[in-house]
Amino acid sequence: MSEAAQTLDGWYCLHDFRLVDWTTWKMLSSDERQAAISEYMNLIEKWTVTQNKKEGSHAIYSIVGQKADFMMMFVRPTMEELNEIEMEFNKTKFAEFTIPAHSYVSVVELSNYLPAGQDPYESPEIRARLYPILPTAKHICFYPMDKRRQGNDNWYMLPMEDRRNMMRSHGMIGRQYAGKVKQIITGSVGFDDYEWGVTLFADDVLQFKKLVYEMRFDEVSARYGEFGSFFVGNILPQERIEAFLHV
Ligand code: 76R
Repeated sequence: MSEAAQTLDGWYCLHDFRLVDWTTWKMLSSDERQAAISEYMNLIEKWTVTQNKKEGSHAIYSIVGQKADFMMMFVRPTMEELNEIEMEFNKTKFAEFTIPAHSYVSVVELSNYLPAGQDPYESPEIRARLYPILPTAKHICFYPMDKRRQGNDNWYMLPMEDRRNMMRSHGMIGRQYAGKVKQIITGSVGFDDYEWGVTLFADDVLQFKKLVYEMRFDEVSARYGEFGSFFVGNILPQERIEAFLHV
């Protein structure tokens, strides 16, 4: 029997993608729109207070292409909090003018393919990765992925040592992008349709393409990677939300 990788699990994570129903949004009076925007901004302020207390984090990005208009990413200590956030947003006026486009539920994950030392949950570096304050990079890229389980290419049948060697090679490629791309791997086995969510942050959007392309040639992605839909977007800082929603 194959040995399962042990995981370190951090904050729970929700990626919430929405379209805006611009047609009905435009039908509101500007006073009604302004009230809806203020209510939404108050909610964002509440999330910022949580983030300042280091009890979670959030990121808001506009999405390029027709899959969604914007995304909100949340990390929180419990699944219940993610649920509360989603319900609270859904009950706002602004949410009436959004259409759910996609969502992803997962938990921040580190695996033991690379040695972590003793009681990793006590290590400050590891804690910073398990309970991350999300970067404010200019761009985000999100996609879900699986490791293949097909014929001779079954990741889950491989001995631990083979998987560890391949993950080492994967990590080496990743490390060349240190300072250019920050990745957050979230595990979603049992939570959502794929096994992992990959969330990348960068100030230079082209680095996503370069990194993902380079990894395609690496065995762990070339032979075992299976991918879902890709989303790419630009940061929407609090002070630009109003302009984003201006019609
Ligand atoms: O956590 C670590 O930094 C240690 C090394 C490492 C692990 C264990 C690592 C490094 N990753 C790990 C695990 Mn990764 N990663 C992806 C993708 O598009 C593709 O082909 C794959 C999507 C990218 C772009 C990426 C980037 N990684 C994982 C896992 C879990 C696998 C498992 O448990 O079986 C997945 C699904 C995954 C996918 N990875 C890095 C990066 C980058 C940039 C690094 C270097 C991080 C750094 O050292 O700064």
